[in-house]
Amino acid sequence: MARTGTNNNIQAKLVLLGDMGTGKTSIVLRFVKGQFFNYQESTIGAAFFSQVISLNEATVKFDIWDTAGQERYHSLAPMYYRGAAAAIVAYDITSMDSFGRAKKWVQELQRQGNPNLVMVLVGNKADLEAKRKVDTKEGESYAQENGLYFLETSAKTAQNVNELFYEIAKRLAGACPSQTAGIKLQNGSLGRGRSVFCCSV
Ligand SMILES: Nc1nc2c(ncn2[C@@H]2O[C@H](COP(=O)(O)OP(=O)(O)OP(=O)(O)O)[C@@H](O)[C@H]2O)c(=O)[nH]1
Ligand SMILES: [Mg+2]
Repeated sequence: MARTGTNNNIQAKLVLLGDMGTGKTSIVLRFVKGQFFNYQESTIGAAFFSQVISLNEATVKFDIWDTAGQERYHSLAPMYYRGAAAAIVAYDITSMDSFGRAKKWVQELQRQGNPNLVMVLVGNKADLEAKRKVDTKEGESYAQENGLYFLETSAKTAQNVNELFYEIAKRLAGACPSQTAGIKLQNGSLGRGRSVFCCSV
């Protein structure tokens, strides 16, 4: 499959899942727009964003689906994670319930998702150390047992938010052109070049 060394352009579908209020939208807004709102509105259905990251070896364009965490939207989730190359499963470090919910999402993705999915477990609101209910070690060891990458972030202070997306981009660039769903490899500039699909979407 065509792969042009240092000039690869990759387009990748990324989905965020997790309980309501864990900060999924806030993480995306921090990454895409550099913004944070103390009173972020709860997402209805899902929201779409896109952002490009340039690495030495590749340019990665993320098509980001920020899903709604409210239980009534649960049945919509497969529409957003189907065909995704990467998933961020978020919990709130101040809520053990949200950690439990994150584990459920991981299980659902493992059962129904793509075996090559790049999955990251994210403990958000790391700035609220005084209210912490989920130890870093708990998140870390669950991630390790399940082969996930793990990070604690704060959308509020921006801690580890860019790192999160860079790490995913690096993993996707390394994985392509193996059989990874949700990744599109393009020749030339993003959006203009002839599309070369390195994998099924
Ligand atoms: N202190 C702190 N608050 C945060 C952080 N991230 C998000 N919040 C707050 O938590 C609340 C919920 O954030 P959202 O980004 O809307 O959460 P969500 O996961 O998108 O929620 P749903 O759309 O309902 O699924 C908002 O009031 C945010 O301001 C963070 O890192 N630290
Ligand atoms: Mg939201």
